[in-house]
Parts: sequence; structure tokens; C-alpha cells
Amino acid sequence: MTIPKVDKIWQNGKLVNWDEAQVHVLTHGLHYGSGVFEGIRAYETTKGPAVFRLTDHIERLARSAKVYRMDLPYNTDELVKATKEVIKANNINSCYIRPIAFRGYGEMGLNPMAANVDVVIAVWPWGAYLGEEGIKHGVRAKISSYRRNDANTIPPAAKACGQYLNSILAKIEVISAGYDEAILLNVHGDVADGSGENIFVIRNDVIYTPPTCSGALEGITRASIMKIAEDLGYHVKVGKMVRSDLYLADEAFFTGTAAEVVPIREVDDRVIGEPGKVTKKIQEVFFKAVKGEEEKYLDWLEHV
Ligand code: PPE
Repeated sequence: MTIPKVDKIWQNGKLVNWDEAQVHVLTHGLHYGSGVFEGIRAYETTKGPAVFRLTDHIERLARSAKVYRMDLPYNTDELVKATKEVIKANNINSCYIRPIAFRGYGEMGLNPMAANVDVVIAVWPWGAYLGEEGIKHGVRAKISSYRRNDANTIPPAAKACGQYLNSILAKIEVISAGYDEAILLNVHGDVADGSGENIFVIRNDVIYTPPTCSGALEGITRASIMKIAEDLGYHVKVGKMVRSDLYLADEAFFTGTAAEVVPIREVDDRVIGEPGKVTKKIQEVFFKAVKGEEEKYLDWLEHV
């Protein structure tokens, strides 16, 4: 997607004009992918814009940084405050939020420990990641021939910049083949997740999702959906899954901050069909929750 411009970006503690938020071409993170990032969304509510699980996202950013032994120059409270500040400065009611911390300019080579860490928080309007049609009628997914990074190669538990080359390979492979989204298996052949989403399947009214040890990111939407599904009375099981579990699902869907909740209509040309009743119910509660229309989940919203 082309990024729509807004006014300000938060860069290393200051609000700067969009066009002036620049880095040097010899930035460490540009050369080696040595950065960590988050994807967060703010939604319009009757009480003004609210960020969905902001603190949880910033805490995950800190965990990602820990994996790469990157010292963040700001603590969680400061980054939560900064996120609200940049939303306010842009006078925007609903947006996607992209905090990124990366090894900056000044050091080159594979020992990054001396490089300074830059932190940026940008916001912009971002509509349906896999399309409005996808949200309503489901997407066609294909299992990529690329395997999800192994935990002993590039840990999928962290959300690191360079690791997304893995998702990019998978995504361009299946898009070129005419599908909407890629599903990745891990090196052992178990289902991990989508290129930028977690995955759920439903069979006989039981909801299944792969464990993080299969290579799934510890998704914040995933956790929210598990809670919503349990509150609706469904059994949710976290367990290893193979490709035929996808083919034989009664229903399936992706979850993610950018993607939100997107039904899967087909996997590898095996038809699952139009979104089913469980998926639709979960989708409905999720979209109400993010907009502050579900009393039960109001504590997931952090008002700007
Ligand atoms: N798995 C992967 C690989 C992933 O990248 C994401 C988020 C998820 C699962 C879902 O996690 P969560 O957002 O906490 O529910 N992907 C982010 C980046 C997407 C992009 O294209 O960039 C996102 O959704 O913001």
C-alpha cells in the first residue's frame, strides 16, 4: 500500500515534520535489518480515539529488543505517552501506528552493540489490510514453499525488521500465483502463521490455533480473539497443526493488527467456503470491542 502522508512523526523524542523524518543511508538497520517494530491500531470511539492494547504492544516491542540485546532509550511509559502525543499532533481519529527501534548511523559491521538506537513512531490511516471484500467474504490463501524462520535461526517470537524478508518471500510467491495471502509452515512442516497474521481453524465448534513454538508470533489480536471466543463459550485449543487441518476446517480465519479478523475462504484450492457462523460472531464482537462498544473489553482501550 502507498502510505498516506500526515503531518508529524515522533523521532527520538521530538515531533518532526513528515518529510523531515529522515535517516542516513548508512544506518545500521537499513543494511542488516537490525531493528524491531510494532503494528498497533487506534480506533474512533464515542469518547475519542482509543489505542487498542497500546501498553501490551509497547511491552512486546521491549521483549523484541531484549532478544536482540538492544537497549531502548525510552521506557514503556515514555513510549506509550509518545504514541498518544503523535496521534494528537496529527489530529487523527483512527490510524495504524508503527513504532520502530533500530540500530542507527555511525557503526558498520556485524557487532552492533556500539551503535546508537533510534526510535520512531509514525501513524497513518490504513484501511482493510486484505481488502474490504476479504473481511466480508474471505480470502484465498496458499501455503508458501518458504518455511517460517526457525527459532534457532531468527526467533519468530520477536518482531524484528530483518525477519520479515521471510514473510516477503512467501507473500510475493503466493500473490504472483494469484492468491491473496500466504500461510507458512515451520521447518518441521507444522503450520506457523500467515505472512503477517496468526491463523485459527474451527472444526466441530472447537477453535484451534498453532502454538508459538510452531513459529507463530504471540499475537495480541490472537490473545484477544482467544479471550472473546472463550467468553462466547467456545473451547479454544492451542496445538500443533498440519496442512490437512487447514484443508478440512469447517471455518478458518486470520488475525492481526493490520489484518484485523479475516475469514479464509480457500487454502491451496481446497474450498472452505463463505465465512461461517463462528467466524462471523467473533468478527462482530472484535469490531465492537475495538470501537468501545463492548463493556467487557473496555480495558483493552487506551484513550488518547
Ligand atoms: N504473525 C505475524 C508474522 C505478524 O507479522 C503479525 C502482525 C501477527 C502474526 C499478528 O500479531 P498482532 O498484530 O499482535 O495481532 N503483523 C503486523 C505487520 C503487518 C505489516 O504488513 O507490516 C501488523 O499486523 O501490524
